[in-house]
Amino acid sequence: VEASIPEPLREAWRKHSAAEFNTKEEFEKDLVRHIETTLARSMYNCDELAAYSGTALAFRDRLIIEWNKTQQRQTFKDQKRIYYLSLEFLMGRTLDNAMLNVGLKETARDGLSDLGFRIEDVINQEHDAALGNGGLGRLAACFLDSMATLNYPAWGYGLRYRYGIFKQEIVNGYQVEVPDYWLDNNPWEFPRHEITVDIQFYGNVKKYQDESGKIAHSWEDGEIVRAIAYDVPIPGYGTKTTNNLRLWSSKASSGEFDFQKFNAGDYESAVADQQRAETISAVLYPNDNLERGKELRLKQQYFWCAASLFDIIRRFKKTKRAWGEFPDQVAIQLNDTHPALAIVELQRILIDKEGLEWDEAWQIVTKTFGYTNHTVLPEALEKWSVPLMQNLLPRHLQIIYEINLFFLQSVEKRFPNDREILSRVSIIEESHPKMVRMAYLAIIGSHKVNGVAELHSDLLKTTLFKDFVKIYGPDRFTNVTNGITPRRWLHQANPRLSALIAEKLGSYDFLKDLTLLDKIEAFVDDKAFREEWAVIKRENKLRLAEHIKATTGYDVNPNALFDVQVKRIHEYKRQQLNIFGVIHRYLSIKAMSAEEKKKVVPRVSIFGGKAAPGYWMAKTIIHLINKVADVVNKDPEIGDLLKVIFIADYNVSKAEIICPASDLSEHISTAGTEGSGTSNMKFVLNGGLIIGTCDGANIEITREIGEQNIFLFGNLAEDVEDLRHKHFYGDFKLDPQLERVFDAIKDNMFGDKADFTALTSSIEEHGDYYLVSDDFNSYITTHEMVDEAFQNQEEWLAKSITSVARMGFFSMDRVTNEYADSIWNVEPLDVTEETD
Ligand code: GPQ
Repeated sequence: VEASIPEPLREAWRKHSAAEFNTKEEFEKDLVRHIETTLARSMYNCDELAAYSGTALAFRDRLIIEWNKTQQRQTFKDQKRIYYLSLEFLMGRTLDNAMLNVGLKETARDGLSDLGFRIEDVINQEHDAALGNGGLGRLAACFLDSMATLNYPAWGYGLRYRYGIFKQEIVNGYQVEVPDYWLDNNPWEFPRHEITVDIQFYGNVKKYQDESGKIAHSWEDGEIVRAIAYDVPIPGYGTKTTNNLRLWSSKASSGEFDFQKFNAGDYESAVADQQRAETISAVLYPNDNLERGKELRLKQQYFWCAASLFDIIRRFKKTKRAWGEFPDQVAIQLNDTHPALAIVELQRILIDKEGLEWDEAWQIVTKTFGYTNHTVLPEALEKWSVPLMQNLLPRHLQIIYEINLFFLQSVEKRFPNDREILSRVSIIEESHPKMVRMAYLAIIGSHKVNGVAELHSDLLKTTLFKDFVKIYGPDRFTNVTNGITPRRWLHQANPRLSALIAEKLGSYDFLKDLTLLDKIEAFVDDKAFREEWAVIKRENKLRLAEHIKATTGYDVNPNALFDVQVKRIHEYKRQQLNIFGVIHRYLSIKAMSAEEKKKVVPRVSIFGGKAAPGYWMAKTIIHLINKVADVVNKDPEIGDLLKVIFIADYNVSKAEIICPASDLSEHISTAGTEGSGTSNMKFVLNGGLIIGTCDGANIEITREIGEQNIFLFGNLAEDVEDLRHKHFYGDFKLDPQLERVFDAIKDNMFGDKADFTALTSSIEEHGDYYLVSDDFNSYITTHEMVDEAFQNQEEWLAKSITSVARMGFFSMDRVTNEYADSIWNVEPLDVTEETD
């Protein structure tokens, strides 16, 4: 049956086509209808959660209508589309963002108020969609916002995890992980039970001769798991474009493969099969910058790549174009190597299913893919064991060997006298067991490879991927420095600052062109403007102080310098350096006379972040922070001069409260280890200053805002290798100030010293890999400069305003346009033009 309604009958459809609310009256009508019918509640029985659900459903209706129109328009125009493949999408909350993007937040505020609710309370009912770990997942979410805002036809593809990143609780100073039941009560997804793909695993490969006598391969037997699509509408800001995020959920298939295995009447094993299938999309792996090579993770990767590619190809085939046009219609971006199997899967489909010749297929594949690398840390680079892959994906392993063979042959031809290079660049590492190097596969299968900040991209070219630069030339490698969406990270998180800027610039246009911020530099000496700027920062600090009081019970002084480090806990990000610095400060204050204490700038050191459940050292750092907080916060000699706070369960919605409230934030990774960092941008955009190392995007932030507006310290990336080498050969002397800190820990000042030996000994005895001791003196000296600068509030304010004015470069819109021009070759599409 043709799904499209014939023209003579369409009049009735057009007449009754769903209408969008635009006025307060219409919004209230939709809201009440949803509460009374969809939710089966009433005015006698409507709490804030029901008001949230009703509001979300009213806005969802609106998004769905625009989403439908956008998809129709994009299909009709048939331009090249972007497909962003990411195992993580750290979306956070949706309602506030949806209201702001469609421009109806004030309408909703008034409507909710008429019906007895405060919009902020309603917004706060929403659970974060936390399908990600940290920066990589949040970058994917910022991409979606920008691609829609800039009217690019783009889809995100990911997994619909039943459990997103765990919820963190702090019990007796230790991290405890609790499951995240985010799907209960989530109105933003739209199940598409009719859109399914059956995905094969295991089995074996049969060789046969096709009709023309050519040798062909078929992948047979094994098991089948069904992928079901769930769609999430992604509205752009100030545009009708509403793109789609498609998340796959796994379910047992009722296909023939399963029936063979089912014993008639064996209900128990049928249910067990069901559960095993559902396990694939059950949980997000909670590691950041670490890959552990677990079979279930590989299953997740293939399941998601295969379902997404099937979907993309299904769409392409509807246009009846020739295969050679595929790269003109489809750009697939690989968010790290997690989706690198998509390269192999596309090659497999083209040669095994569509009958293309190898070379023709491979041309199409490499023109289609782009690969973004996010780290140089060796423990984060994915490698899959060959036996594991042989078992799970036998045909894919064959194709990987074939790709590798052709690649190595071409390398050998070009470098006939260099035997070594072949083993260095081989996709297969000759270890026991052999391993598939996914980054190499991603480079070989893509036409562009990019890093995420200048230093990072340079390091890729000069170290990790050096051989590939030699082989392919420098043009395959490029840099696109990360950015953030100003809609969420300025307008939504800091509405008053956004309003103040809009008032001065005469419009909110800067939210679409962030470089317009430079116009506020003209007001840096405007007294009234400066005062308002300061008032807003203070209010944001008060809001955070309230959150701290409510969640930790501690009172913090809003006049103190708020010093924040929030991000995943990792040794390379060096939260240990920060907490050692705090202990140093504590000891120094305790040694002061009453007179000296009067000169101390009061501080609140605020930490937040999750540790991977299996990362012992990271958990030890959290424990130390909480123990130091216990001691310092209760010490009557200290009072308001120093407070230490650990905010539990750091996530996107908490970041929206924290970023606008910082005076200073810390981005203090060992030089050369942080790909880019993106919270550094969020803090500066909200008027906070930063202390940081010459690492990742800190370097470009410095270039943009000026070095007088940032506190840089520490060794440079180019010196790291030498220092590590020296330590390794025993040339190591613990910094004397750090020694004093360690002595305090060893005196059991923060509880049993044995709890922290792993931390101190990694520095004193095991080579100080992250150079905490080497950078300690520079770090505390720079913090003294921060104190001094903070005492001159007028100058501090000028730095804050100037920095914000110069942050235009870090808009995700700039990033998206750079990818569109230099990697994807796609154009925006106006979805408001008539379709027929
Ligand atoms: N990043 Cl490899 C993650 O958040 N998780 C990861 O597994 C890897 C990288 C981050 C990286 O550490 C940051 O420096 C970047 O700013 C971020 O990706 C986005 O590019």
